[in-house]
Amino acid sequence: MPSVLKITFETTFETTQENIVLSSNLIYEDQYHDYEMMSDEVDNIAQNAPGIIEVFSIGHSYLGKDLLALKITNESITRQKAKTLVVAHHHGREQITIEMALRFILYLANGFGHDAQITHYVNSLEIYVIPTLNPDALDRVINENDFWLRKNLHPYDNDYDEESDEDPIDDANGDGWISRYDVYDRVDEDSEIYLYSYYEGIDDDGDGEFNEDEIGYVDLNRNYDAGWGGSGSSGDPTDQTYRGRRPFSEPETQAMRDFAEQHRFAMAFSLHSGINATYLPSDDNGYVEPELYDEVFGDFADILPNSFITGGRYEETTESGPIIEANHFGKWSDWMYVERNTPVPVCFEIFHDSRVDDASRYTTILENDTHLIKEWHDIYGYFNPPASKIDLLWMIIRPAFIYLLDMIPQLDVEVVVLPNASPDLHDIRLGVNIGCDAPRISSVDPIFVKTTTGEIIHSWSALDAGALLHDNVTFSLPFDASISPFTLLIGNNYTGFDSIILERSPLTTVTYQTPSNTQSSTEPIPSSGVYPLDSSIILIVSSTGFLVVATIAIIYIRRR
Ligand SMILES: [Ca+2]
Ligand SMILES: [Ca+2]
Ligand SMILES: [Ca+2]
Ligand SMILES: [Ca+2]
Ligand SMILES: [Zn+2]
Repeated sequence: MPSVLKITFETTFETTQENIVLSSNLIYEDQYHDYEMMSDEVDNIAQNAPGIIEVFSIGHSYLGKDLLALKITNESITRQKAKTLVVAHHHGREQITIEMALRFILYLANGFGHDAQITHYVNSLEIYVIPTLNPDALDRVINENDFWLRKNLHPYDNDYDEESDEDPIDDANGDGWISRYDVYDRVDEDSEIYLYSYYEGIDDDGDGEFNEDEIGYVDLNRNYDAGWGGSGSSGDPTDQTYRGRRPFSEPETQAMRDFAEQHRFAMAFSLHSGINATYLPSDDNGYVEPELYDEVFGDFADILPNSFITGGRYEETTESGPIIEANHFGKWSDWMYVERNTPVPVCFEIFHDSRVDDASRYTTILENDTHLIKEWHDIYGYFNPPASKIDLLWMIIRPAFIYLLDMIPQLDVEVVVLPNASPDLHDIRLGVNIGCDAPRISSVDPIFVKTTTGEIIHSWSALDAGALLHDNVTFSLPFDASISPFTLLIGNNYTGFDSIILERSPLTTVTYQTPSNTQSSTEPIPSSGVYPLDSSIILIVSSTGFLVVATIAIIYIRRR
């Protein structure tokens, strides 16, 4: 009998030990990574997966750390592919998001060439992963036990004493945790009213105040330029949701912006923790894509544990409709939807341990006639599971990552060359079948036919998910058709482009009929002339001996 692991996150999962895919290829197993360990891990995975992982930097954190990104794709397939993105760790204390990003990378690297489904995704997609957007905060969280730290490490002088960040919260008693103290006004024996909270600390700078100049400045996930300043963010630099002095004031969000502006993503994840939920953009009228999001939420409900529904934002409805996160207020997902036209930018909240909210986790440290003070130090478990459960969490949420890959619209393109093109091939007539291979998301943009120099020579309107387009269309090719092969690109920046290569036949013999010979015969290619091959197909041979137009049988169409 396999031993059965039981773990309680927001709900109880039972799984067998055998089902757990251990992260055996990580250098640092079963532990949280700091920035250097994460970088080592990324380099190691990339080295062990030659030809599919490129590591690069999208910019720098405030303190100058490289914001590493990985491009995962089969590099030997060079066409422009459809793309997706997973960005982890906008918020310092949400370390588990980095661990999930690393395991996603490892899952793709290990599966490529071994698992047909993963190989397909790596062949057909460019998968971008940014393991941390807030590495400065990561190192303080993990090395200083500052498990409350959410924002970036841009210094700020909270108390105007001309020093910045000089009096942060501290683990004063050295027990490994920085506690929060909740102070209540005692109303009577059985009831009290919450007054305020303060944190464990010492007067680091001896100015008589405690914790008056904390470390942490801007909430990176309120700093994007879409609905920036809206309610849901704060203008107070000491608030946990401080939006910054202006949109994109921070180097971390600037880097994300500059990277995202180079790409189009139909769907992407930004990973967070502190709740189990999947958030999608909304405006004053509700969800910005109500029908699509309804389907997506339904899918998540099928592939994620029930705990992701409670407190999350799907299948939970009130009389006035689904519960939704209020509005645009400078979040990554707002900006990705509004400014980058990403139809499904998911704020994916992957972990919360509800046990830490339990009243029993609070210790009463003072109780008298007027006041009650309770200590709480479970902030770590609020956002992160024990290190020994990281692999288990990955197993639980992995289906959502596979779903992401599956959701990215790609095109199935079939093209045949039809008769009646002009002999010089300037005009070419193609029969085109294009399917939008996607369960939910349309092709977003129109489908274009363009040349390799970027000239658009034809377009069709965007294709719905699963839709099939058939068209016979004559193109006037904007180039010298005597050059062969020549390439047409079909698709858009969301779906990627299929290459259709029109190439003169390399055949040196051909089966044809001449008017005087009703029997088909295989002959050397004849000298110039026009020869009917059958009732609907002609073979034209120019004076230079090139076959210049015919059917698919003569002009090869090669998809790349
Ligand atoms: Ca100060
Ligand atoms: Ca402590
Ligand atoms: Ca001070
Ligand atoms: Ca002080
Ligand atoms: Zn977060």
